[in-house]
Amino acid sequence: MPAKAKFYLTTPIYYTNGLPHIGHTYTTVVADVIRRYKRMRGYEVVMTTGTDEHGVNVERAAKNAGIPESEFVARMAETWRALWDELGISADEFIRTTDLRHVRTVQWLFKLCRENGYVYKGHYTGQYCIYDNAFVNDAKPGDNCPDCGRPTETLTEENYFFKLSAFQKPLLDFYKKNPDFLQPETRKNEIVSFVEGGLKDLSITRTTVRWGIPVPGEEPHVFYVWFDALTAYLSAVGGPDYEKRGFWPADLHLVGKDIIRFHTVYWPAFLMAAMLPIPKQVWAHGWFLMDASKMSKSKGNVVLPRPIANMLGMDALRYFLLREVVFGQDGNFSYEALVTRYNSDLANGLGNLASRSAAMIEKNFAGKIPKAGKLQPQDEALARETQTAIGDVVDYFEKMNFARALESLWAVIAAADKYLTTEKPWSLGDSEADTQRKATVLATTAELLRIVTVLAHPVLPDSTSKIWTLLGQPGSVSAVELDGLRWGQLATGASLGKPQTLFPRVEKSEAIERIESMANEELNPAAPPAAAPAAATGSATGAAAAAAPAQSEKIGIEDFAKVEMRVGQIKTAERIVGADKLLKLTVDIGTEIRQICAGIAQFYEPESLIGRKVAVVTNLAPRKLRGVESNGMIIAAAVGPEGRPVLAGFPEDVEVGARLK
Ligand code: ME8
Repeated sequence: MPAKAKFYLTTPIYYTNGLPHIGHTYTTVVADVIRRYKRMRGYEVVMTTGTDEHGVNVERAAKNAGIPESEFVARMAETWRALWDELGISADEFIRTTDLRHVRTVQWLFKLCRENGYVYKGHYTGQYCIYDNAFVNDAKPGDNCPDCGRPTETLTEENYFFKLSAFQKPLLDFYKKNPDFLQPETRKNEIVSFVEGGLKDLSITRTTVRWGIPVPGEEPHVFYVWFDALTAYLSAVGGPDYEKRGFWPADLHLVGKDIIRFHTVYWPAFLMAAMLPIPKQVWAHGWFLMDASKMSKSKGNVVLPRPIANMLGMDALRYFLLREVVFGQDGNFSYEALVTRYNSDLANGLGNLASRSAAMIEKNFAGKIPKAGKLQPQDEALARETQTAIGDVVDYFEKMNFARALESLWAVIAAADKYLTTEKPWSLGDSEADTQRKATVLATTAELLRIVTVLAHPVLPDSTSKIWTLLGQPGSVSAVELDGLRWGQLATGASLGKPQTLFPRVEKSEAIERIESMANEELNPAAPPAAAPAAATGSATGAAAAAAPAQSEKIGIEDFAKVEMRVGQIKTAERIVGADKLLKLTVDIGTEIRQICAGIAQFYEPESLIGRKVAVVTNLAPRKLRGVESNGMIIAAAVGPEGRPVLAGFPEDVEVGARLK
């Protein structure tokens, strides 16, 4: 057998000073989809993800956590790895920048660049953004970082420099010779103009940072984060021995648009300097935004993957991420849109087609896939449409146009629904002609479903495996070769597998509340347990009883002092459309008017609350409830077995803003 062609793709290696959110999940899911797709096209695939563990931010985070850096990053790397496992994303390599194999590769790459004359020692003074781990070109003292908007710091230090300036022409020539290197096309101009504008040499070591890979014999120099981080792609597939494994150069680096320059300017230049092969393609996708801004914990607008996967299944999240936004562009994330798509495309679309087809085969053909009889033009038309979709979908996958690939597939599902509605197999009788016709219609539908299942597998690995079993098809769906997929290969006579629950319909507002409630618990692990409904609905009303720690878990006064509670006065109160339990309040807390959502709508009329004085936790991180920002929490007692919220109040008149002690 000829050796399989190899395909190597990577996600960015993620910073360990934060936790994975939907943005990181997006890149990693896309990588997982491509990995599965390429395997079905016969490639031997390696996909790498990992963690970027050095730098000042980690030093600080570890200090705050009161543990050594090595322990801090080990815990964080485990968190990231465990999340990908839990979400069914199976990277072949998980590279950590603290791995010995990586340390050796970085030192080796530096040695090659130095031997080839592209490294020299110098001094650098500049404005440095410690959040992005980068000097900010052309910034003056006092300037904020243009990327993240936070203050820069002035830094002078002895550095090793990389002669990036020597690579202006080689890079421009490289882009010209390799027009597909940077995708999508729309991003190319910005990079070409950046390089045409002239390249400054780049400092690639630090003496001010302790937590990094040492430059051998040159301590206290440690490597600059990007020289360190980018090299991880090579470390993961053999480092200095990359030729043995045969996966370098990478076929595809998937990145977000925030880090294009590092991947398309610095990285190829480092590799050129070391005379190593350059990756074939960098694909930069857009951002998932929440309310038109980038997610961040301080803004309280991060979306977490786990609660969505728990509520709707990981396949639903994967489908949404790929279907909702054209790969490459920015898109808005909304729970509304997620659940709407889940119900329409998955529950009513694919799930319904699979279960009703199986039920009809069960009822009419004793659970065995029938053989089609004489075909009528409408059967042939559906077959042709499905056959055409095979080519289209593969073509769209190749172009990374996942949204169009899924759109084409779902058009086929819609055609099948229409076909069943017009052919009405359920209204046919038991005569021989009718039985023949039923067999043809159901075999045609089953064949269509088989093909859709195969093509959707990279995106919906779990549910398509279930449908494959349901259809009683041999082997596993992941082993089907896409290049050999044709209409007419259905294994007829096969017995259906057990009925499977695929995508149970959900009630939209309830599903969103449950997702948000789980997300709030994950973001604020110290929040009250979910015993009282007020807290369980994810509302910002803390039921005081539920918040009480267990008898044995006493806290010190210093812990209590961390919670800032003040007297607030409710100014306005209104219901939130689609959220039965929540009220949106504005509350005067003395120093400002806050918007707070409270899970009390079933027990308090909005008008009755105006002017009422309440106890408010004022230093909780803001969060979103049903898409509405909630900045604080109103204290209530949880009364009775169902935990009815009763607002805490003050029998004497108290000043608005007074602190509760
Ligand atoms: O930049 N929408 O790590 P990082 C879409 N360690 N994608 C998003 C996103 C969003 N809102 N937020 C993050 C680093 N991403 C470096 C990389 S690589 C050698 C070193 C994704 O943890 C997107 O892929 O900040 C982005 O490029 C990446 O996460 C940044 O991850």
